[in-house]
Amino acid sequence: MLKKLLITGANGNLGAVCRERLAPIAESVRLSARKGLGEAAPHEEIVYCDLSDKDAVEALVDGCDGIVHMGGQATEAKWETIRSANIDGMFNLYEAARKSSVTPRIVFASSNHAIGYHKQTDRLDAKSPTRPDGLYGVSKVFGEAMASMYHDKFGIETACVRIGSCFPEPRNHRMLSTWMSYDDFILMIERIFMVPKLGCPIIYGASANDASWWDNREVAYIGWQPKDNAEAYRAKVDAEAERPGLDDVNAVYHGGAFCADGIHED
Ligand code: 15L
Repeated sequence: MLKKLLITGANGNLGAVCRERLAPIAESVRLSARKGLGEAAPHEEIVYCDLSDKDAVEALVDGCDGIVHMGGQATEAKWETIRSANIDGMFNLYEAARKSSVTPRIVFASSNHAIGYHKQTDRLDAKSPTRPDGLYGVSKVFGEAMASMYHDKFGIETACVRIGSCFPEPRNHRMLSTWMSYDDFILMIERIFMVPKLGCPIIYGASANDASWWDNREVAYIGWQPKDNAEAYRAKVDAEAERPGLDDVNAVYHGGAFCADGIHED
């Protein structure tokens, strides 16, 4: 069991799922975000923090033996926004981990947008080259590189999870391949903290979807066996979502609509 688990971005979609469901794996939980965390439960501590504030991040991380790093910018945005949250923020997090009184194990919420420009006809594994589909995707590739360097140089272990589409249900045809259920997401995090030696693996964050494009064989040692399958929702998706045309980015690239987004300017 962890002594103190830090969940960054705890007010976000998945951060809130972590807040609700990861309490059993730690004696206490420190939650951070820039705002909106409500009241702390008895096992919780709330620390408001901007990830671009180096000193604040050092104080935030100190003493935590586990970190689920969900914080940062979670979609395409202006470079300035991405840079402060996902570039400076990652550097600050890893420097804080290096200096901390306890070396933490980290789960980094990377994204499928680190490989988003691969074609849906291609199957990927942990060794496939990155192919970001925007500045957000570039920042996730940077985060993975940061994790890798701090592992090689300082032994800090990180699971870089290229999260697909983690929602209660798949919402469109692309998500029949990229969907990860909340149950599978939580099971994965539990295994990441349980496995005796983690290293610094790349994990594709998706359920056991029949239509998957991603192969997690390299991380079988973690012992994560996702239980859900987006196929169970195919009939519902067919009925409710418009099927993209053959040339539509949502039917061509792993990253879907992110590939059609331009550079965000003022
Ligand atoms: C992401 O990285 C986003 O944070 C999330 O909102 C989804 O859009 C997801 O990717 C996806 O590709 O479905």
